[in-house]
Amino acid sequence: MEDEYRFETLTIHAGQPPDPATGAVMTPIYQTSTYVQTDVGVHKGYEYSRTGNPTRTALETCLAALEGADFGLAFASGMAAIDTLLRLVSPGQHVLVGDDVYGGTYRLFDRVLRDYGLSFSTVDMADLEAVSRALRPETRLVWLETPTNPLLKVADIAAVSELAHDHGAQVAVDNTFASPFLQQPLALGADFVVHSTTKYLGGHSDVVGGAILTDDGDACQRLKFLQNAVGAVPGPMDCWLVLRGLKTLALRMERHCANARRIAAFLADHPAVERVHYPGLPADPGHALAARQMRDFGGMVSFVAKGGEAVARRVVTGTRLFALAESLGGVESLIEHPASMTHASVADSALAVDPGLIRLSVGVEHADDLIADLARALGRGAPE
Ligand code: P1T
Repeated sequence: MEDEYRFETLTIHAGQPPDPATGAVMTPIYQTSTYVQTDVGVHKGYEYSRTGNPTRTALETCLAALEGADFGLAFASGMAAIDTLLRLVSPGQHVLVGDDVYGGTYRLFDRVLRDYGLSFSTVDMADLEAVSRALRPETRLVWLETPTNPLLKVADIAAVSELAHDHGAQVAVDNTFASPFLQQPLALGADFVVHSTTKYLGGHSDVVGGAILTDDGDACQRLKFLQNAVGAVPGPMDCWLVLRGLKTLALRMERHCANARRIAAFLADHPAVERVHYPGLPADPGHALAARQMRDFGGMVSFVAKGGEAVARRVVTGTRLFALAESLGGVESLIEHPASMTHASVADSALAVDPGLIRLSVGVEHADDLIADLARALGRGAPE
């Protein structure tokens, strides 16, 4: 199906033909833990729902199609997907990590997996010479986000993949911030794509989930074994919620991007704002690369208001439409303070973020209403 249809069509149809048993147009929620066997080992392809479930199969097939991947695996959360992928790395091996990633990802690397003998170091993935120097003979995996959480830095997926492959390492791209609508890392040379489906893919802040997509058949076999052996799988209802969200992914992303572009421009012109991070702004250091690598610039914007942390705290509590909350990618707009929320767990590490930073997940409401909300909060935040 991947070869036949365009992205928007795949979001609605890939892996989701009308149910052959009943004709139901929507994929059924197979709310079952187990499946009957007509003789020992004789069944219709499913034995037990940790191993496989038809609603999960539909989601895995659809996500693989959207990333242009041969294989897709769904997990109970983005962190579960990341943890499972990292089990491909053996004790003694090294993982090179971008110097700006989700705080929970770095916490897993630094405070859980290090204890199992993996080593991690960080590098600015936008600096290819630094990446080249940081690769070691024992580097097994390069881990990057682009755009990054929370600074929206952009990395050249094709160039980093080439460097990593020259050193015998594979590349995993966490594509949560962009979504496959904006960029498809496997086509650019990455080996694995990871998602928190909690975010743009689900799109409605009503489910937690994760996924790994790859063309590497050997790795997929191992990951599928791990998915079943470790067991961090999503339930059928959660798979169905992500499938339903996916159907409007393209429409939502178009509006997220259009709204974010207007908000970034508004903030860049605002006298109370010190700096704005958004790859869609022509002055942003990642702009040229993002324009080449992505279809549009995404729905995430971060900025620092004049006055630092005290003002940031007033602004994030001063909006009415933007809800003060962790997470992102839902239809509703969210605002947060990374230093004390999503990135609090890395406060004492190399990834610590500026306490003045404010992060926006721009929703699909009317841009004028969102701008008025921010204008009011920035007025309230201004030091007397
Ligand atoms: O929350 P979970 O579904 O387990 O996904 C973790 C995760 C992975 N990768 C990225 C880029 C993420 O942003 C996240 C989760 N992030 C938030 C909850 C947040 O507010 O940034």
